[in-house]
Amino acid sequence: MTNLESFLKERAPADISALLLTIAGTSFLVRRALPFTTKLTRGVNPSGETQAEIDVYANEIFASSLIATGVVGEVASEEMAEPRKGRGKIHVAMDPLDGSSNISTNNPLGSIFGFYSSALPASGEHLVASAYVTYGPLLTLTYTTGGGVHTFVAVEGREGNPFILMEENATIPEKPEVFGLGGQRKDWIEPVERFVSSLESRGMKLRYGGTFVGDFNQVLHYGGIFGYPALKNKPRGKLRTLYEAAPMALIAKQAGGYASDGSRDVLSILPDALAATTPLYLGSSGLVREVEALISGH
Ligand code: FDP
Repeated sequence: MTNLESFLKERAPADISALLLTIAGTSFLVRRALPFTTKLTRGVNPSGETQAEIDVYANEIFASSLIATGVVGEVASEEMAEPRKGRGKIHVAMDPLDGSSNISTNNPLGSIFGFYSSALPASGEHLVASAYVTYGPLLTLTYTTGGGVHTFVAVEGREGNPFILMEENATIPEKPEVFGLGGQRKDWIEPVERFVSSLESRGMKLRYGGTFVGDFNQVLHYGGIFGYPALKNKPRGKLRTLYEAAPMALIAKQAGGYASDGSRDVLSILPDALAATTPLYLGSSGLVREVEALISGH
C-alpha cells in the first residue's frame, strides 16, 4: 500500500508536500472534533454568514498548523477578515469547512485549499497546487500539484502514515451522468434554466447535496457538471473565487475538465477582494463549454 508521504516524496516539491501532510494530519483532528462542535456561534464571517463552532475550530487549527510548517507566507481564509502572516513563500487560501449548512444534518462536509505563488488576492494562474478534504463516510484528501489528481483515504487506527493511495490520476469520465446547481430555479439566469432543462431531457441525474466539495466529488467520478450560477438578483453567484472556485477549478482542469464563470476560465479571474464571489460552472469540459456558450452568446 502506498502512503501519502512516500507518494509525495517522488512527485511533489518539499514545501507543498509539507503542507499536504499537515492538512492530512489536521483533517483527522477536525473529523474527531465534529461530534462535539455542531453548535452555532454568535460570530459571522467576512461574507456575513453565521459561523458554527466547527468553522471557527477548523479555521484555527488549519491556520496555525499551516503557519507552523514555516513554508507559508500568509493564510487567507473564508473565516477571517485578514490573512494570518508567516515567514515562508507559499500563500494559502482556504475554506476550512465547506458546506456549513450540512453540519446539523450530518451530511458531507469538506475543506478546500489553494496554494498560490503570489500575494493574495491573486488569480488562479498563480496556483501551484490545490487540495480538498472530504468528511463523508470516508476521510479523503484529493490534491494536484499539476501532475494529475490523486486521492488518499485515511485508514483509522493505522499507525504512522494513515493516508493511503485510493485513486491515482483521476479523470472526469467522458460520458456525463450527474448535474447539480445551487440557488433556486426561479432565480437562475435564463440561459442556465434552458441548459438545465436540456440536461434533464438528456436523462442526466440531479445530484445536489449542498456541499461544494461533495457535489464536485460526484462530478469527478460520474462525469457531469456542478454549478453555483449567476442569479438574477446575485449576478456574481455565491462561491468565493479565491477560497473555493479557483482551487477546485485547478483540480477539475487536471482531471481533464474545465471551469468557467460563464464567459471565461475561472483560473484567469483576479478577484477584487479576498472574499469576492464568482458564478461557477465546472466539470466535464463539453458541458461547461456548452453552458458558457449559452451564457456568453457564442
Ligand atoms: P455553505 O453555505 O453551506 O457553507 O461554501 C458555500 C456553500 O455551502 C457550498 O459548499 C455549497 O455548494 C453552497 O454554499 C450551498 O449553497 P445553498 O445552500 O444555497 O444550496
